[in-house]
Amino acid sequence: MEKFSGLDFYNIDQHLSDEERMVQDLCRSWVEARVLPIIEGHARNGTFPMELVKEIGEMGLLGANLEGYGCAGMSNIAYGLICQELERGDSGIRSFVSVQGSLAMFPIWKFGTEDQKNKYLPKLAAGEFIGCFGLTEPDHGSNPGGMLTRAVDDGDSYVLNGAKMWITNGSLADVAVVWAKLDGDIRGFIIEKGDPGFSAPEMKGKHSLRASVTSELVFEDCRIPKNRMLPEVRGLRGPFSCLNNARFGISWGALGAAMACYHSSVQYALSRVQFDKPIAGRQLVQNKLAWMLREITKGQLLALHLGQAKDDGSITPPMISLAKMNNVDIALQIARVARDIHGANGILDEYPIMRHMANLESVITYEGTHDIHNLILGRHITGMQAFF
Ligand code: TGC
Ligand code: FAD
Repeated sequence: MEKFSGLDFYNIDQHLSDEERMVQDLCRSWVEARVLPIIEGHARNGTFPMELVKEIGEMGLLGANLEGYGCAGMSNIAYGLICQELERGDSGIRSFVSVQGSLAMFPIWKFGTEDQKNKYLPKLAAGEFIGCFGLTEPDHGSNPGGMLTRAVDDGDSYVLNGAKMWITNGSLADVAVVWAKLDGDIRGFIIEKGDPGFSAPEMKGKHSLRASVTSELVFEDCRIPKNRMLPEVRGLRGPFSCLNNARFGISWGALGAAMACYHSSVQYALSRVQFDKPIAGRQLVQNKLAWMLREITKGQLLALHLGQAKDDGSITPPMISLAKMNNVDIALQIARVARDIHGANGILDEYPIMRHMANLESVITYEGTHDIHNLILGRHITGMQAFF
């Protein structure tokens, strides 16, 4: 297949800074050289490519939009572009970077003590430590406010009991940012690998995000020192502030998966001959390709404007919901249409289509399901919440 050289029908590049263009090019070539040759094998075997972690750290992609403590301090648009390029490789690689930067590093950076920041952030930024984020529980997914995990004050320690589920990077993580109720208030705690009473068994049997590790986090009288609580936040505002960042990254990332499916579809349609003519010359096929380009371009404009709003501070959570919901939804639809254009070949792992399609089935559910984002928008429009 012809090498991917970017998709920029509306010349969005002209709005990027030199640094943003540079990081996009860097990630694009890195994905081409380091991710694409190995990712199908990892997806087939259900393994995460650990060998890439240090390189990702060295490129400054972990906590890229955070300042200080070894982080690269890039713009939010640069962070979005990183997510887009990585997810063109695989949603699992983007997930790794989202979770590490937006969900493990961000809460420590925003709500942690100086000691906590100095201890964890430089190592997380360098890829020497892996982080995860434990919010979801077996019986509390869309409604994390109902969580059952509890922390109890016990002398110079907190003791945690409960379980988290569906945690990206869980079994790999050196550091887990975990949300639990202390005296009825949701608080953030930093759990380290090896803490007594803590285990992180990997979840198996996934048909989606196979090149990403997903785990349970189990706390059985897990005792941690008191200086591991994040002091500066209480309530759901804590985890939701982290989700704002991760959802922002996903709204860019999903476009990368969509671009991979579009690129493969154009190449395939040009080379596949039926009834003595490339299928690319048929109106019905062109209609599908034109629709893909249209939706990707609209998604890019949404993502770019959202990035500008995040950089100038005017972004709001409902704006993020609209972009996450729209861009993941169109990416999933594009993957399905791409599968159709590839005919039977579309189901083979010689093409990236089914891998992206299966991955996007997780992406449309995690970080708030499609309908939860609909309801967030509904509440914004009407002032009436329809969750319960
Ligand atoms: P609600 O009453 O709306 O809010 C409770 C408190 O939180 C504040 N808040 C926010 N703060 C910052 N950013 C936001 N986006 C916020 N949204 C709400 C709010 O102001 C309030 O603060 P306060 O001080 O007044 O108490 O809470 P609710 O319980 O009614 O929530 C409603 C709902 C459904 C929107 C929320 O629960 C929700 O978003 N559910 C979806 C759960 C979710 O997204 N889970 C994601 C888990 S992590 C994950 O999936 C990682 S996958 C990573 C990967 O591999 O890439
Ligand atoms: P449910 O909440 O049970 O939803 C099931 C269905 O009911 C959905 O269609 C939903 O839209 C609908 N629904 C729910 N409530 C309402 C309502 N009020 N009105 C109308 N419809 C409703 N979580 C973490 O904390 N950390 C992670 O790192 C993480 N990584 C993940 C990785 C993967 C691969 C996956 C699949 C999930 C991950 N998650 C993680 C969990 C993810 O955030 C949850 O799966 C998600 O929030 C949805 O929760 P649920 O699966 O329990 O679905």
